Amino acid sequence: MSIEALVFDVDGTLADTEEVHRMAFNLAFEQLGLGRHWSQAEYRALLAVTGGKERMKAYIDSLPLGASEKKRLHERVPAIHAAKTQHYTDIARRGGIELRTGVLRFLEEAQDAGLRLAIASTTTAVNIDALLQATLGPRGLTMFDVIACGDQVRAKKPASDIYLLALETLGVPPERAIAIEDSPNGLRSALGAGLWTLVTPTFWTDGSDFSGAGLVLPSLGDPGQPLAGEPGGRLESAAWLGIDELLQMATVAPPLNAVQALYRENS
Ligand code: XBP
Ligand code: MG
Repeated sequence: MSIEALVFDVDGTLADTEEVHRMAFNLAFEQLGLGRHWSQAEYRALLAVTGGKERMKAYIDSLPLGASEKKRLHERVPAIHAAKTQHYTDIARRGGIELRTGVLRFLEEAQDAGLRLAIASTTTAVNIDALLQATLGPRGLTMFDVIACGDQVRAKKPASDIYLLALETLGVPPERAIAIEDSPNGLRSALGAGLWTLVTPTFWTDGSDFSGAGLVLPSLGDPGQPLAGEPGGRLESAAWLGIDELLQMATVAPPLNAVQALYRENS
């Protein structure tokens, strides 16, 4: 089966954004006088829950508070999240977030190879808009045929809803698409939708269980930032992942029928 589309996660995959998300949450907590602050260690654990609103709700439920205080805080989550999103998009629009190593090269190689590009993310749509425009300029919003994200689906990652929505909107079956992710929740979501998945972890997800991934690399690499130990480790053709090598890895040869297997045995 030939590959027609690449479906990218956003946070942690296109760009290492979670430190900025964490800063934005803390700025919102301070702005609203909540007396809360998420450390990196605390936030790393909280990232087990995808979706900023869902993450805050899980955090509130973990606090040693009475039911009425928890209810009061739950009712404030939409306003807190709106303030957080404003801080995040302000930082993104001011150029505070860069694409990860190799992402721009890889997007351009995929376009040159005639592949369609899509996004499947659990982050809020306006965050993606701000990030893509700040990093890719106006073409950032036109290079992706589909942007499936945030509250478009009932269940966020690790549920497969967002990848199924992206594939349905693309009109591409899972066996003709590849997912690119950074987290175990994202990997589970993509695998559940039937996609071969490349994982490039970040500080926030490194060391997680990525079993089932087609390939795990520290990043996509670039001629200027080659991957240590490559080629010769997981890659054959260069010290960075090229689109041709990825397509080769992900294009699983169709199972041989009995006659082909017989010929192959006797050849
Ligand atoms: C990552 C997420 C998001 C962000 C925060 O999404 O789970 O919730 O952490 O963004 P993905 P919001 O890796 O799927 O792109 O506060 O807008 O949810
Ligand atoms: Mg991610």
